Amino acid sequence: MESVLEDRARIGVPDAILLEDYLNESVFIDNLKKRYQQNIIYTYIGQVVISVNPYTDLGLYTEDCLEKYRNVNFYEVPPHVFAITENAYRSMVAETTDHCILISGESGAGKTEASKQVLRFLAATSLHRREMDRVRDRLLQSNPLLEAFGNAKTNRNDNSSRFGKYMDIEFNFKGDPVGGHILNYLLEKSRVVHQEEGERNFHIFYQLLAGAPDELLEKLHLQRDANNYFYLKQGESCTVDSVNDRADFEAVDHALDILSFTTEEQEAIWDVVGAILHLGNVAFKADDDGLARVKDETPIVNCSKLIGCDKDVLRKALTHRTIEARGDIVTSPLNPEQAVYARDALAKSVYERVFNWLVVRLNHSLESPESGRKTLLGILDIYGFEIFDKNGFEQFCINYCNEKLQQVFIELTLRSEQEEYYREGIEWEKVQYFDNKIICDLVEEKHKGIISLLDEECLRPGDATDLTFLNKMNSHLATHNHYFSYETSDNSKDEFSQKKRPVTAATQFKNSLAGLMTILMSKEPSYIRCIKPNDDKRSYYFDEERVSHQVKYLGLMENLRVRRAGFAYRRAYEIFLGRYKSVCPATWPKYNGPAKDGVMAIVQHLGYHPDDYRMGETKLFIRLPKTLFLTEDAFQKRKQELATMIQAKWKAF
Ligand code: AOV
Ligand code: MG
Repeated sequence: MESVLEDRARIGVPDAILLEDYLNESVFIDNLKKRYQQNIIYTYIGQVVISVNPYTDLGLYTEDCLEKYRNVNFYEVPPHVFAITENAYRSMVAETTDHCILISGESGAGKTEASKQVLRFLAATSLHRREMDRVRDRLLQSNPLLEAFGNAKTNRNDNSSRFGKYMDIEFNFKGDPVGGHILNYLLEKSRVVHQEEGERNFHIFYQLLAGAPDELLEKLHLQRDANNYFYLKQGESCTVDSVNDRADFEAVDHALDILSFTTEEQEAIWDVVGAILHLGNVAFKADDDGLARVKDETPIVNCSKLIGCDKDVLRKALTHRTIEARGDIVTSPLNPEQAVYARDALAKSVYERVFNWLVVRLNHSLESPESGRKTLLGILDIYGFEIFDKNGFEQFCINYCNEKLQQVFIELTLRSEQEEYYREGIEWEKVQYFDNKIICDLVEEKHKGIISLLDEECLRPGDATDLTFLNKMNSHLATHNHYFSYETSDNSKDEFSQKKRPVTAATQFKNSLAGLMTILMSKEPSYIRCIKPNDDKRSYYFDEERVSHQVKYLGLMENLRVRRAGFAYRRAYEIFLGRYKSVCPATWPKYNGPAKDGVMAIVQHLGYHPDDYRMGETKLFIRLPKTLFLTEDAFQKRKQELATMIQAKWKAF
């Protein structure tokens, strides 16, 4: 017990539920900090893992470590993402239920790294290692490929996910991984044509230039230096210290092979990536009538070669607008500004299509050859919450997505807690918490929410502009507590240009999120809540204020309170009895009765106060950790006694 107390002073408690002063946020944060300073980045709130980004390799994911977490009980090992994964996996196999692991946290907090470790743990889960190698390799190789095309350096994260990803791993009845399926959500395609200072385009462009063999670059008419390409250099940071584009290109190349992309498919990918770079270099000037003329033919020629289209057709497409009016096709010339807009729209849409095609193709590679019922374990890794000086339509979607995920967390953690008390016949006292449903409604509510107002403006014939949309929001939402007016210029150009389309990008995104929510709600969730310790990507630096902010908006104190309001610890009777039977004469050395009665005997023998525990249908509920400590203490003392007794017997013998 003494050593337990010493440990607590030095490395804090592994589960925040064990904190005496659990209402106090600074005690909670202090515990995280203590652990962080000892290189312990994981802490639980019950079954929720909190992870604080160490920004350095702490050797937490070695093969040895991976093995240590296999086939063990959740509470027998220190907190880890492997522990929660093993836990989810085991109940999935035992109960044949679908599970999901939801990873949240702001940009740079460590979601993607966590998701990779979860996938690694699961992919290597197999009783029949060898025959599963192929599946494992493919599952793992999907990561470098999608990251190359969907991640980029931002000012918050050198490897920021610019798309949302939900991946199901499929298991057969034996518990072997047999396949997978990926759903992707809204790629931030504006990045293809524009990057803020200090940011980059998607990794793949830089990887291709840095890593492709000379012959390939020649074939694509590309030069090695990324600074030659307008689409790559706007952020003025073509190279990143923490990123090795050359090595990453090799990794992508390898992944394409493992995932059995054909040579033709691979060539087609590089052609399109190269074509986009040439397209970005197409510049326009105004002729005497103010109409767009291409400045230099070379990029047009190169681009058209790579996409297999006539250069004259491409030139005309970029400098003219074609619309269909009452059955007639009308072509009219564009001015230079409009031509740039057309060029960028083409680049974005081509890139988005390549990305979507990659996901389709990947899913084909991950398809399970086995028929028969499969259980699923899903991993959700989205783009984290972010605020920039200027936030576009895509930031709006990213942050809305994060609000939806928080909503799932609130609903399911509270609901599952309540359900357990109900199932076990335990009285339950409700805890107040901030329900962000009000924020989600502000965005998505029918007829009243921001997306509905946007749709109305987009689809309204006539004079809808950014400004009319802003005025509309201001007048409809002025009284909403969580609405602040903001600038709309440039933000939603994409949407306004699509007046004729029945479904806007925003509504599409809303619908796809609704679909995701349905998927998540149908599964047993586990949570990894990632925290970013500072804004400088710095290792060994824990900025309490930054952490406090995240603890607040992630609702961690409320989570802890809910968990504690009822009963901090619960144990199935069999498990409790198995561990503590030696402390009570009625259950030691032999006990054959029902587990519940045995536990009752132990509890009475130890003199639990009636307020400190409840006997549920299948579990013992303990209100405060100190009761559990007391029990553990008695157990350790008893163990010591038994050991001494045995020694004495041996001596006598
Ligand atoms: P994110 O996924 O949460 O951000 P990442 O998982 O990409 O954040 O983490 C950002 C960086 O932090 C990584 O590139 C690593 O350098 C470092 N890092 C994160 N977790 C760990 C860890 N467990 N151990 C060591 N280093 C780590 V975003 O995708 O931007 O929302 O959109
Ligand atoms: Mg990420």
